[in-house]
Amino acid sequence: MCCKVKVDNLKVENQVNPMGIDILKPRFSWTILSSNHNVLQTAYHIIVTDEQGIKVWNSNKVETDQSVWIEYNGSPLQSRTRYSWQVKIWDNHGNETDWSVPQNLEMGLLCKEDWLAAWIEPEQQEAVEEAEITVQDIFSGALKEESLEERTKNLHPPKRLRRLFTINKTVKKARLYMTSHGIYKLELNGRKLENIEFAPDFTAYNVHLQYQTYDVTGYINKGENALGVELADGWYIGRIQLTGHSCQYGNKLGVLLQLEIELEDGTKEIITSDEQFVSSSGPWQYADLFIGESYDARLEQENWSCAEYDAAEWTPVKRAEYSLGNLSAQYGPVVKAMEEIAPREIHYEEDGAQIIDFGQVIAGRMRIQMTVPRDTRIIFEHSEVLDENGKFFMNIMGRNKDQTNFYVAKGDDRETYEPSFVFHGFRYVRVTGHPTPIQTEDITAVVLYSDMEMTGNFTCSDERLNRLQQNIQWSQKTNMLSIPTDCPQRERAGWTGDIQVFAPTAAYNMDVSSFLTRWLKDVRLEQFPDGQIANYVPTGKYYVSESKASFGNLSSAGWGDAIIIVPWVLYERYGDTRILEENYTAMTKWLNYVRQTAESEIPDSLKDEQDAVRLNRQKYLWNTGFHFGDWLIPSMKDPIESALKTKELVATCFYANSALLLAKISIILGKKETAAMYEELNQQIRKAFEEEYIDKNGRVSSPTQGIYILALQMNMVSDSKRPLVVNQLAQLIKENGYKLDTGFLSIPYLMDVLCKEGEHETAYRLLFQTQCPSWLYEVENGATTIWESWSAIAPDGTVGYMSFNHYAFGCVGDWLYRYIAGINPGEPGYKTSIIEPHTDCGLTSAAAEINTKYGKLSSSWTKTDNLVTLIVEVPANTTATVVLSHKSNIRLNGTVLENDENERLQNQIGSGSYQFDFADNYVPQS
Ligand code: RAM
Repeated sequence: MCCKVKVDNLKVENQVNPMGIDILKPRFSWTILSSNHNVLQTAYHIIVTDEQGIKVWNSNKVETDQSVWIEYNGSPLQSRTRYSWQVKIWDNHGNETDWSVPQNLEMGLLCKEDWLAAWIEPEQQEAVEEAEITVQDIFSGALKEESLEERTKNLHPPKRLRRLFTINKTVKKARLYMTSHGIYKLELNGRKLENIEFAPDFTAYNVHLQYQTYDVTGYINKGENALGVELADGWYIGRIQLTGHSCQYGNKLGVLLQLEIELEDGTKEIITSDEQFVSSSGPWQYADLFIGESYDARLEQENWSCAEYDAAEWTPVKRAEYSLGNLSAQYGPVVKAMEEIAPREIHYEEDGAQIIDFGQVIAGRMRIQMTVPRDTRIIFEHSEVLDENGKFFMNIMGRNKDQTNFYVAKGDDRETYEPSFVFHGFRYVRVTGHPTPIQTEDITAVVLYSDMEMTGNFTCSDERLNRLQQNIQWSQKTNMLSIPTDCPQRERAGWTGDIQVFAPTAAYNMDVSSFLTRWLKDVRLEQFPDGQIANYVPTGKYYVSESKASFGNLSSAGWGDAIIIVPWVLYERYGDTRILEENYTAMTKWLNYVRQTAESEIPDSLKDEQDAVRLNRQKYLWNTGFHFGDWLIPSMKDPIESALKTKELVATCFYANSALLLAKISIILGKKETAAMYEELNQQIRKAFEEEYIDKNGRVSSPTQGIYILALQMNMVSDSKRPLVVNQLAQLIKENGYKLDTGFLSIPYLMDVLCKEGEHETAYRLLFQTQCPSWLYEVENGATTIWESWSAIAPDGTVGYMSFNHYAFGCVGDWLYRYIAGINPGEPGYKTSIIEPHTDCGLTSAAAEINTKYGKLSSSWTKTDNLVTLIVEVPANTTATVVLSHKSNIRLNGTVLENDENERLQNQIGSGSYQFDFADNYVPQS
């Protein structure tokens, strides 16, 4: 027995007490709390018991320091069974913990045969599809503008369904398994179920539709009961993605549910979605995720989900035949209402509309309380910015992007309106038709995102950088609503390139492990037979035709590579090896596709090439087809220009990078020969790149900042030419007035490359730059999120038709944590970490902390003149190496430490808190 050490934060598959999972070998993790320093686990013992108390797994004492992702290894886990588990550990100080408090793990319905329910569909008008359009149609202005009225007259209303059932005995346990075509909300006997929004999450529904499991034990009455479901179009039927096209998965709303009730006497009742359900349209005329909703409060059906409600007018539902082969249990976080924000200011425009400013760009909706005459029609429009004259400005172009809600009041005292089945990307709401001034306490913004733990923060002595960090976090939260999106207003699409770029930052700020694991499943499922990985996932039915018409290609370098890079980031930051195993086949298929393309195609410009050597190396260059390239280079006004000018070199850099990553991954998975083959491939690509594209002065053939950065980062440059290439890059940045000119794909490496190549002064200048384009330019221009384009508000004040909430350029967050505060992953999941802060960056303090899978890891420094105090906190069962360069008088908890001959100190520490004091000798060059 001991009290000094205990296990904490027990999770299965990264969730506390997961409910209804279908992972047959779930993995267990915990953190260790101890008042000692240098604590390492030496053994664990896990016991899992079923509902009868029978041990289904007794791991016995396993001597290991592994405390995360421990795979279940007992007898097969059974459908709908709730298991209880406990763990105890031993540490290297001779301590043995008590058994932990028991935790749960509950399985869902593990096979198709468990589903007794059938799909049902309410009586409804089938959704009407729009014409196919291309991206060019949207941005060229060629799109025929139909009025909102014209477009919405065809939208069908959300539906309500209800069913009565009687239970005459005491309920012991009740579970509801449920999913839908469209998104649903659930009520039992007039009570809403949990805080869950937009279920089922957006997945590749045709092949992957998640069901959710609810514990409804406390919701069921003895006697008559009513189960109520509300259903709206959501992603399944609604107008989604860039082209705003509907019916991507189907055109009819439907429900599949199974309510299993275990009674005290051991018997069981099962209620399923069947023909005993009846349906009705509720108070909505329509509700579309992107367009908005139209809601008539006069049509509210009070108590519609209570047994006593008179549903005589409701119509029968029909059974529908759909395969259950696409069903799987919910994995990872659901969307919830996560935060609320009060308005900062409310003002009137000349036409009488009221503008509510919430002071923060978000994804979500507003909730308003009002006392207005019956029949009052109020319009709520949403936008992220005001124009240069301070007027409400619809910043989003395209079809079906209205973000507008209509409400007709019922005339009650303080009636409340909060839309149900829509969300918007906004900071401002323009309210038209509200007869009296809206009071700040009567209106609230509700922020919606997938329920993930905030795991990290970075702060420093410069408030502008703190705001930048907050902007990054806001762009992350609001672009992680069900899937990782590019923006929460115009497209809301799971662009693979955007999350590839942002994943390292994302993994500092939040626990994105399960969220991205779920999304990667769709990336794999939607991989094309030839190995191509889609540019956005889920793709939807029009992906192929729209991509071919818009770009001519189904995939792009730097976007498709997400299938390798994102799992790699998850492995590095969370120590999850299964993520590599699960995605390995898809990774190799993608790289084979790239390889075959590179080997079989040459650019048109080389069709008459005579030089055999040159022709021969073309097979290592991925230099054909369309790619987004270093997307959105600020100096190129047309995004397609940045694509066309850089695509060839960018694609080859990513080809090399992915080959190398795949070599590393192959080694981790024990595939040594494959690893050697990819390593060899990487070398050949790099050699061919240098010969083809870099001249003797280190100049590349598409001389943009981004190409130099990628060439350096991905080692496309031999050591002898490296200084020349660095020089070219530094020169370009200098000529550009120390402003960046990098697109999506190169910006993640900009600061690292400069710092690694001795150009850290240049990096700091870019960081503190306030002219456009720069991070602080956005901050100084009032940004509350990261913009799609640096000049979304141009220096002359012009406001662009841009997204003001794209996280990609926020990827500098990763560098702030790693380089400024100095928290770097060492062994996967921070089993070891490297703490290397850069106290010479011009700040007087910086601090970062992250909640790793092992617990809290933090680094925080303050500097007075050149004297620095650094506090490092290392979680139990891990170690850290503190690296300090060009420092003197180094003391650790008061004891003097010596630098090595290179003026570098590398000090290994175990868990616990430590104080380092030193003098920072670095003298910045002027
Ligand atoms: C834009 C998206 C996204 C980007 C693609 C290429 O439309 O917003 O950010 O990945 O284009």
